Amino acid sequence: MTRELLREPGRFGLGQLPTSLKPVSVAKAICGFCATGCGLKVHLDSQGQAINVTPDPEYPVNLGMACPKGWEALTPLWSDDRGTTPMVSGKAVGWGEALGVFCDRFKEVQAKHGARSTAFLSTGQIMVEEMAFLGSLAKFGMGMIHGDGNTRQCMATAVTAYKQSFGFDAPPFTYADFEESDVLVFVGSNPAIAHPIMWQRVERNRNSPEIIVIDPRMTETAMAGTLHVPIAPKMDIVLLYCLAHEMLKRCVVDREFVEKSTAGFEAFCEFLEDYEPSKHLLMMGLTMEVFERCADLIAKGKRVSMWWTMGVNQGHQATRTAQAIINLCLMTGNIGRPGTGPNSITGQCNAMGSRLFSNTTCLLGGHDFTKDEDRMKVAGVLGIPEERIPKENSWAYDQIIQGIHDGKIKGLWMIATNPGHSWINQKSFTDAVKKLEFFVVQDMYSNTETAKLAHLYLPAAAWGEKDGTFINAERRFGVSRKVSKAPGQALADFSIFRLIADGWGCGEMFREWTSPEAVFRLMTRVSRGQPCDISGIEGFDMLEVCGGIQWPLAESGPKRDAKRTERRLFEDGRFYTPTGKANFIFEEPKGLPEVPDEHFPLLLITGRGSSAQWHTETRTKKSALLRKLHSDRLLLDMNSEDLVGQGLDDGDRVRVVSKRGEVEAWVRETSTMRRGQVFLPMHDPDVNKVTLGVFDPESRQPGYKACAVKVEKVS
Ligand SMILES: Nc1nc2c(c(=O)[nH]1)N[C@H]1C(S)=C(S)[C@@H](COP(=O)(O)OP(=O)(O)OC[C@H]3O[C@@H](n4cnc5c(=O)[nH]c(N)nc54)[C@H](O)[C@@H]3O)O[C@H]1N2
Ligand SMILES: Nc1nc2c(c(=O)[nH]1)N[C@H]1C(S)=C(S)[C@@H](COP(=O)(O)OP(=O)(O)OC[C@H]3O[C@@H](n4cnc5c(=O)[nH]c(N)nc54)[C@H](O)[C@@H]3O)O[C@H]1N2
Ligand code: SF4
Ligand SMILES: [Mo]
Repeated sequence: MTRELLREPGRFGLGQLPTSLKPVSVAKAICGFCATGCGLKVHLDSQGQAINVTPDPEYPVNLGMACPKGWEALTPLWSDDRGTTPMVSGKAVGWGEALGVFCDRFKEVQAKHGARSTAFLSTGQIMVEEMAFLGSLAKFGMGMIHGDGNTRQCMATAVTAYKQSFGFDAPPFTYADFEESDVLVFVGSNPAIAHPIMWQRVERNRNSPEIIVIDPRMTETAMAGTLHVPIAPKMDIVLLYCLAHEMLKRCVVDREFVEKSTAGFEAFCEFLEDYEPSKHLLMMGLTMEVFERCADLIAKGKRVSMWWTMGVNQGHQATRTAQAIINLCLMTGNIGRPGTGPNSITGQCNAMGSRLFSNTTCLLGGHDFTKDEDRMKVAGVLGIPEERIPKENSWAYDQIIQGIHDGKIKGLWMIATNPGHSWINQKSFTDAVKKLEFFVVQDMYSNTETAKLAHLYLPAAAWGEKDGTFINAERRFGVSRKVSKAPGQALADFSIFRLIADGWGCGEMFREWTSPEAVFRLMTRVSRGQPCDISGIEGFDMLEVCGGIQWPLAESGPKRDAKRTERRLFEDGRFYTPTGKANFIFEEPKGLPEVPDEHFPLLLITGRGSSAQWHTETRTKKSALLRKLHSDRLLLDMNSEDLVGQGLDDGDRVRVVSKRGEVEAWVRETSTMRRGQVFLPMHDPDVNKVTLGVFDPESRQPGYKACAVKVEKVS
């Protein structure tokens, strides 16, 4: 009997299991899909192998709940298309040969074009310790300067916005805030689909809260909320300035907080003079009633929390939009108290780990590559020569791809991300790869769109097949344990990095990096004195006993209180800027980069389609159960007026065409879309053939959410 059969829903009750497959013990894990970071109990057989998963009722995040992906977390591990051996140009080889090829080819490229010609692209989906190892090995060991992660696609805007406004990348909230607010505002965020257990936490709120959902689409979250604000795409920034104008007019400013804890408010007030709401209604696509209702609720709320996700982060003026949310919370004093905060929700299970410990956009532990004292400190803790640490910041993801086009990057190492499907204006990525002299992909599957393009493929163990920590959206470190054996010769990313360090000849530099827990302890030391100080966390066992721990937890001082299950930032009204004050930052709104016209008359929005599908679907499509929870066709959502206007019927097969490419889909007539706008879920490999490569200038995050298309019937 295969494990897959065993786990078919309703097939066997526990009492009927053959003795060999009865669970005899339990291990704890943190779900490896989204940033909610649910605690799971993995039931093990007598060999210590996973049989099944149930949500952990004691974990403070999910309180015994899980979404379909969590329940099905084991199935993707057992699919028969896992990568089981390294491969050179599609031919299976042993690890010895693969490591030889890896080191020889990268060294060859570096010898020919310099170390700057090699780069890596990492992820938000491997463990903190693995990220730290990868970033350190590549930069300190192999001499790379450029390395970024798929978190650029996802969280770069929030990172930049927080850094500029608060002085550090510091999402202030804790999930209890979902339950303690009396007004929750979701901006470009669809947690009912994308973070289902966060949404369950909202549903537990006992204050009968008002729930405002700002989204061009009437999403599942908007339907469950109390006010839907159907903002015109990318006009949130105008709406947020108008709301700030209105707060001023209604005198709901928290003067004491503004005075004591912020800088730049006067200039902001002056700037807001132009944001008389009635002047901007047309541009925002809103009626005065909806605007006023939204303003009323925010003005009257005692504990207002504002939550944002990709509808904000992915845009051509995303950082300023995120800061417009931050400004609104600062001026109304909705920060540092229960149920408040300008709260960015992270996406991937370890996006927060990537933000702080991947050595890409910042030096390990939120340090700065460009600061002498930071490099000296990190070098001291790691026991490496300071010269090994680059003095400059890396190029961003899109700049690395441009660098390939320009012939500056010749060797690329890609770990746990699949941009052959997910990168914006996908062709710009696939064309670039063809120009590389050496391209390595390290993934749990050898058949992803990206792995198929690799010269060298390295088979990785997945979540559940290795130990390590993730940091969830509320800054909580949680431990996830090995509960299943990796297939064939697949190895934990951590072990791959270890082998490469030795093969490259820099193993000595990483002599202390013997296990994930050893690296975790190193990182606690690196973090000392930073806002994300975790020097008070002794090790994995402590994390497990405490139900995860939110940063900061310093070794000593007032924050030392490991038993506190909820930890919120800025309770003392002090921020991480040199003055201790938070900054008001603002800028004139800019129009859409690609406006629909007579040739491409519709605006395409993309995002998450269902709670059962994960990104490029390498994992979720392996589960028969998850596949049953969404349409097997790519559906294009369109409202009935556009349907008539385009001469289409519900269910028609169509081509969605932009200036860059096309994708086939089936039309679904729906009242959730406004006129002139259509929606495609991102999970189909062709959707990014259509998207427009625009980037927020501050964060360099791609603006996946808006481009002009036309729809043609396939006859
Ligand atoms: N099931 C599932 N869950 C996931 C993921 C997954 O792939 N599948 N991915 C995870 C990851 S990495 C991430 S980053 C998160 C993403 O989580 P979300 O950001 O919540 O999901 P999206 O659907 O990408 O975008 C959210 C909403 O933004 C809206 N939007 C588009 N343009 C605009 C705009 O201009 N203004 C406003 N206000 N709204 C706009 C869209 O209509 C959409 O409803 O989900 C995480 N959770
Ligand atoms: N059109 C459109 N495109 C988008 C978005 C959108 O809203 N619209 N959203 C963007 C966002 S927010 C994100 S985060 C990206 C996500 O884009 P990707 O990062 O490309 O998506 P995933 O499918 O999660 O890719 C993860 C890869 O890692 C592999 N993997 C999983 N676990 C492990 C492991 O432990 N080790 C190794 N080595 N490999 C592993 C998986 O098999 C998979 O191939 O997509 C972006 N693309
Ligand atoms: S909500 Fe996110 S973390 Fe929780 S079970 Fe679902 S995918 Fe996993
Ligand atoms: Mo993401």
